[in-house]
Amino acid sequence: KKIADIINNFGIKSSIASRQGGDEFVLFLYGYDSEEELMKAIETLQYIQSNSKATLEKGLTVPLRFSLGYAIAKEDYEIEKFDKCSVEFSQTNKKTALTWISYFPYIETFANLMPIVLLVVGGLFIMNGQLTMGEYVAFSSLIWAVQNPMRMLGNIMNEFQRFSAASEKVMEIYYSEPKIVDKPEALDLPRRFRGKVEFKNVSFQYEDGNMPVLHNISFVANPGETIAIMGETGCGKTSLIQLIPRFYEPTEGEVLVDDINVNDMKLTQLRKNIGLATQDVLLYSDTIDGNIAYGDSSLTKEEVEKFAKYSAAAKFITKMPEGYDTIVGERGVGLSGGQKQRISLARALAVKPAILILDDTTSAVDMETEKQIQHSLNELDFPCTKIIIAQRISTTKFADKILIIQDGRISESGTHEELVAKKGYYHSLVQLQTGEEV
Ligand code: DGT
Ligand code: MG
Repeated sequence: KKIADIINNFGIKSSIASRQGGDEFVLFLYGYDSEEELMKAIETLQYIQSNSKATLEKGLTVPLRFSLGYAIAKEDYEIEKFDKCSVEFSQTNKKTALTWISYFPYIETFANLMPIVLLVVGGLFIMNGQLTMGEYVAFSSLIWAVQNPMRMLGNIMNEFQRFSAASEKVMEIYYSEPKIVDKPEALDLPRRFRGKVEFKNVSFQYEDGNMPVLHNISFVANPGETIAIMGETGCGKTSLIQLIPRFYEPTEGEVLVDDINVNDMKLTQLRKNIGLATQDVLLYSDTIDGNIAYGDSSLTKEEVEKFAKYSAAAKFITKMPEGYDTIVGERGVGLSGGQKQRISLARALAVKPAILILDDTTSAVDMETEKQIQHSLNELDFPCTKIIIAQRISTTKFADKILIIQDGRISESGTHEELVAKKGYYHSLVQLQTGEEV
């Protein structure tokens, strides 16, 4: 509120300040007619940012900190999109109404004619003595009794059609069977795995895809080793690691964990041994504590804090208004990308997995924090094989083995030194990122 006031005092048009984590805010600017006006407003905001202080509830003054989000020239696109949906909706409704109108008059006219026909014909029969008054009254009241249910039936048929269209969708989801399930003869392995991961000539294609995304992948990660996977975007890194917890099954070849084909294991036992921090971080609408200890109510507060420290998240969490009890919203709204990644890393570690898989988990954190994370990953107090997808040489440099994936194939593999000596893709990456001739 205070910050919004300060900003409005500077005549910034229609800005809303929304709370974001500790004392950071995001501002959305809108209602600017030209880019120049907007740029002027941004300049003013930058001035405010460097020269103003906000008073917090406790009476402290802190420099204003906020980030800006603005979109220029996207309004037309959004309006067009909205228009298209609205037009489609109204057209469908019109069509329904027209169909209804073209039948409704006939049905109603026919229905309303019936009592007149009844009266005329019945009257004639009574006059001719073919029908007594009593019989006529009984007959006509029976007709009335039948008429209403008949009408209702029409409405019900209408509702039924709508219901069956909707229920078909619900049923489809309700009765869908997961394709990947335990085999009846799946092995029972209720122990902690050693953490060996092996790919044997693995090829893979998505069911709805038209091309294989992985070709003939073979490598071994021995217990305790760190394997780094690098490669251009879309080369198949995420697809590759998803085969380990058996989210998908290879189309050819085998994925082995502790020398056993993952297809022969019980899914719960396999996945219990794997800690996975996905590329697209999903936080639950829960406290930070609940997000880290997700699904494990036996995890103590101290342990949660320990894992937060490992993932270099402890510092920013304790700075938040309610510390570990801060609720983070739907998909982690209110946290920055790097903060979300660190919570997701803490969650993956909290399983104390035998196999830790990190999919680009430190891409949004700064170099210094990344260094801390790397240090603590080397000091974990449980044995763990690490498979790390990363873009930065600083992350992959100390791995026992680096795999370079190009178009779904392993094009280079070896240690940092070996790959640099090879003068291939990795070598050029090193040059690009360090700016040095190596
Ligand atoms: P990244 O995360 O941008 O660095 O890229 P990668 O290396 O993780 O790429 P990945 O494994 O997500 O995608 C490899 C290829 O597979 C790419 O051409 C997109 C395609 N692909 C990914 N997910 C799916 C999916 O669910 N269905 C289909 N049909 N194709 C997918
Ligand atoms: Mg990926």
